[in-house]
Amino acid sequence: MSDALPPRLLVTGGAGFIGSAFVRRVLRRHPVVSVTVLDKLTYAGNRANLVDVESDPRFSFVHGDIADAELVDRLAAEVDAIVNFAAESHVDRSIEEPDAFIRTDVYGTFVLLEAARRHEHRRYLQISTDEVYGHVPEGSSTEEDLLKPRSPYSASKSGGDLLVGAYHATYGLPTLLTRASNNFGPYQYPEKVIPLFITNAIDDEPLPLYGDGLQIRDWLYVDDHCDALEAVLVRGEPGETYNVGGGNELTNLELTRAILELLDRPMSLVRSVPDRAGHDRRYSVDCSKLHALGWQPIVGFAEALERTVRWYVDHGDWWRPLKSGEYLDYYRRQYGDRLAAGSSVD
Ligand code: NAD
Ligand code: TDX
Repeated sequence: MSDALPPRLLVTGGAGFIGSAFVRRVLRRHPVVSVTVLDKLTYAGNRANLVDVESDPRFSFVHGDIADAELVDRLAAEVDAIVNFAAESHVDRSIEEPDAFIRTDVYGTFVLLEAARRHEHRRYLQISTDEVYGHVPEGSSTEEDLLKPRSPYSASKSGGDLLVGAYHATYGLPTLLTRASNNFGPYQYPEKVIPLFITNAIDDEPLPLYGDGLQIRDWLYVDDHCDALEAVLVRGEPGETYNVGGGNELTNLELTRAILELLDRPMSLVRSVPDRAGHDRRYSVDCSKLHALGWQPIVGFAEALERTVRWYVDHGDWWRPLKSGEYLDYYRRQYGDRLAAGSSVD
């Protein structure tokens, strides 16, 4: 087991929400580590997320697709490890249009694994999700549980996970796989529930709560997730999978109330709208394996949510430009009829 991060990292999807937090954090904390980001800059990718590190000589950015085998091979030749965040990541978009999910989350993962194998990398870290376990009515999923994905997003992530396992078993690639719960924090694209509800509430727009709002998610602050990824990269056992959970299980209704309280906005902004198709009621992960590596979340939920709300209040310059063009088309498709059919919540 090594005791430091591999010195040259290829971070794919590093212009997205979690990937950019990881890149900012690694460059700040590890003076000898260099990072190349490969990102396709889909609607969710944003160079502005990396503005803090743009001038760092240890940082470089390549605009491209993880499914482009020639490009990936060239970049993989220059690094010691790949950390793969690149994915189509929004469940609602996967229901509307699954194609890109299969191409990036399954085929793209395959391309990266092939390159890591060819160049005999020291580590390959795949960032995955608790959604691969499917709906968990009670108890918590362990890393040995069967995968039972129920959305095109979680099915495509499961496909990627299975390839990672196969590359370790078949070729001995020193893979690591993490499955995190719902992340939140600064720089999250405002289609996911927390930034969507915060930014809508700031503008006194309705908050579209799916179904009865009693679905449960376990919220993980993005910096705590990034800490976990570092712990796994440094101390994880090759071939192993690690669940990462925040330990903050809340119903969506409870979460919505907390956001509105922080912003001093009324519950009358909430609209109960027709539910997401195949909506998983609950996810929950058992993280004892990761705790044994010495990781625990540090930032308490109330403080993390307050920080996040404050960040969006202070950074309209970041999110207002995103809520235009393609976003508005998506918003109308996703929410137009739903909001019209919605009702108020007491
Ligand atoms: P995100 O949608 O904010 O960012 C994804 C990034 O990947 C974007 O920068 C996008 O441009 C890039 N990308 C997409 N397709 C690409 C391709 N073909 N080639 C290169 N780059 C491409 O996602 P996120 O929320 O930061 O999630 C990052 C990873 O973590 C994903 O793999 C996701 O499945 C996983 N994850 C997310 C959460 C969460 O709550 N957000 C929880 C657990 C796991
Ligand atoms: O408008 C909404 N109304 C609503 O009630 C949206 C966008 C969501 N919701 C509900 C659905 C979920 O129960 O809020 C909950 C969270 O929804 P999302 O933010 O879309 O996240 P989720 O579907 O749980 O998936 C997230 O966590 C796991 C990330 O998007 C995934 O990338 C990650 O793998």
